[in-house]
Amino acid sequence: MSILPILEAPDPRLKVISKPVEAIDAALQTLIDDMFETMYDAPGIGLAAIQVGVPKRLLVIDLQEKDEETDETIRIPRVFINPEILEESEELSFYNEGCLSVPEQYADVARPARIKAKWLDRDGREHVEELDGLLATCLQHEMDHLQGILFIDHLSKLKRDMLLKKLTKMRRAA
Ligand code: GNR
Ligand code: NI
Repeated sequence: MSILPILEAPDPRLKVISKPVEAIDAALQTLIDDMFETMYDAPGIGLAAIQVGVPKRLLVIDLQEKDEETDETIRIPRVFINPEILEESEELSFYNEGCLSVPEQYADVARPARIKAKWLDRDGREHVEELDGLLATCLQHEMDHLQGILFIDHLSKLKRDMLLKKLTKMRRAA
């Protein structure tokens, strides 16, 4: 397993539109394992393949929520291959989003609160499920990456440029 470097804005590779996965083979399984290791190390709750420079319609999510009673982190690793959104609610949900490709910058983004999605898991099994809450938000954020879209693209140009400027400033200071 290896931790892969994560591309950061304004890297043009983040704007590339990812292509459907054609085969779920050993090489893809290795990429999936490396993506989980990279995501847990970052740490983050989701990662799209394009964020590690691979333009395939593949993403991983683990919300890593805490058990209220034991304080232990509950890991539910989820793999989404060739995901599609079939239905979305009119009701929106706001979440203060962040992105490993736009480090340490956060902004509220409105997205459909509930979605019905279809995808393949790491064994190639098809899932059709209705999702809500943070999982729905995160899947939409990750699926945006597959289209070359970052959460800052949902903001006004003024707000987006401000966050990108803060990012440049932060890098200079580091
Ligand atoms: O770690 C992440 N947190 C997060 C918070 C709110 C909405 C979406 C996310 S995804 C992000 C990791 C990431 O950049 N995935 O592409
Ligand atoms: Ni992201």
